[in-house]
Amino acid sequence: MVRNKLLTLVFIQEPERLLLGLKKRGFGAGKWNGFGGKVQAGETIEDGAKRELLEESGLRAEALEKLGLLMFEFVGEPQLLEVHVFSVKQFSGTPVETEEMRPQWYCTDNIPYDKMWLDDKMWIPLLLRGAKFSGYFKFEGHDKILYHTLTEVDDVSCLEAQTKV
Ligand code: 6OG
Repeated sequence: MVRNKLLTLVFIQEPERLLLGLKKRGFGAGKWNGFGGKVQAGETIEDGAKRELLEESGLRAEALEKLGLLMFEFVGEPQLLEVHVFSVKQFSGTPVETEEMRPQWYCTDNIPYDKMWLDDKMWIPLLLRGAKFSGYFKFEGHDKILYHTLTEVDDVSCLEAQTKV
């Protein structure tokens, strides 16, 4: 059995705006996204989320709220991406450009969905209203979704990653 690739994705939220980063290299380069990456051996998912946020944006999360669990399948890739999505409303520091990301605040009614992953326009509206969600997206290449599910949930902490649909 192939293990899921465990990833984090953190969105810094203020009442009317959302901090996004332009990914400068690697997977999803050229797209605006939250901050995150691989969970390392020996760290919790929350610790991995905080570490990646600090490394990619210069911001320190004071509190993380788990909002979503997203699974991504890419046709031809045996490994599923298991992405744990967090919201951060209390943080310290000032966003800085790093080797990996260029941060920029966006008004919540002006999110650049056409320059983001295709799935984002489906679940970011849920994140913006504080809803919790679980989803599965099957991609063919990076620009086509063949199939998806997306459900609002009451309690994301007891969600198990979906490994099949
Ligand atoms: P590195 O491989 O650079 O981490 N990620 C996605 N984010 C969105 N919004 N949509 C997707 O749809 C994504 N697939 C992966 C998880 C990759 C980062 O990209 C996120 C990680 O934060 C396919 O370490």
